[in-house]
Amino acid sequence: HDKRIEWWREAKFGMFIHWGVYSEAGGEWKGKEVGGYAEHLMRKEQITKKEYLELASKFNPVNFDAEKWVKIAKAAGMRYLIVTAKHHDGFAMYPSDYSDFDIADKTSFKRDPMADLKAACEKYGMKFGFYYSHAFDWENPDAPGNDWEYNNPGGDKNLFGGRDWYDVHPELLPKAQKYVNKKAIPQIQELIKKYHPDILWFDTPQKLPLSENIRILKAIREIDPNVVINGRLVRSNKVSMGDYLNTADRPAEFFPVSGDWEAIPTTNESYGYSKFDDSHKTTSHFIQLVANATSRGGNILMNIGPKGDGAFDQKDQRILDSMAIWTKKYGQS
Ligand code: JFZ
Repeated sequence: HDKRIEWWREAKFGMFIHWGVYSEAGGEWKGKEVGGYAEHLMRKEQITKKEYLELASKFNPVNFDAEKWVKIAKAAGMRYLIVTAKHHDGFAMYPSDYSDFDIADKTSFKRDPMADLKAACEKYGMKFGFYYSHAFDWENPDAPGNDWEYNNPGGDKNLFGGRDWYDVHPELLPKAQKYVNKKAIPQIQELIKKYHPDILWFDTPQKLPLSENIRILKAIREIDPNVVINGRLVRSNKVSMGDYLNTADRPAEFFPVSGDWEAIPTTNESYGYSKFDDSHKTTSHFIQLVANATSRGGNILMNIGPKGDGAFDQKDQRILDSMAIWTKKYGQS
């Protein structure tokens, strides 16, 4: 474990990227603003798979340039990059053999952006990894989360117990297991085999029972003993089985924290791109976070939300540009 996480401890500062079909909508649906997390568009607007596919067909990131992304991250002092291979919408941002709800089959973009990013990270000496939503999958008829199109557990309506639904409705467990067997585990193993990521980043473990999360952990370790796993794959009653346990979402939760930890502040109030969200923090805010975290043994994984066309949001870009000026003078290289 210590060996595995060594690079991560030294990295200190990384770039978190939420980018998917939802980025194309940018927090707007049918002419109206959708507040909060823009990457939750599908759930917030209870969008059916069919309608979501219409949005996917418009996703064509002609301005996507992996080397540009990685160079910007590097100049800002970042040493690892984590990008959404699949968020809660269930859409694979790479060509997947286990689902056709993916970039290759459902968009007109003919390239594999994850392959480009992996290659660029290798070229510039940046560690690379994926966010994969293992529990929530709003497209899959068997997975937890979607209770507007399917009668699935783990959704907002709470018909089947939102959080910890499996304790209340164990009869629904076989459905979730089917999703884990047929989609989550195959896709996670596919990502490992295809891209050899340095780190895998999971989220919302409370949407699956402990036993399923442990099964996923074992499936990862069976084929890759070295990939770093964050603390949100398996977590119950504050017991976590990842390589580092603590993740803080908001600055107020950052300190004091002991052990290996990471905070994931986003530049504004959304992780995915929102054209309405102008609440971007200042560069000095992030410089202070990095300095504070570094002095207390933690990492900052700063999130940005690129636009649907593949370019960075100007407001993120401005922060990153000034981070680069500071890094050149005082920071790590
Ligand atoms: C989750 C996702 O739902 C969200 O879209 C984004 O990917 C973010 C990084 O992770 O949101 C969370 C998860 C956990 C907490 C808050 C937001 N938490 O523990 O406070």
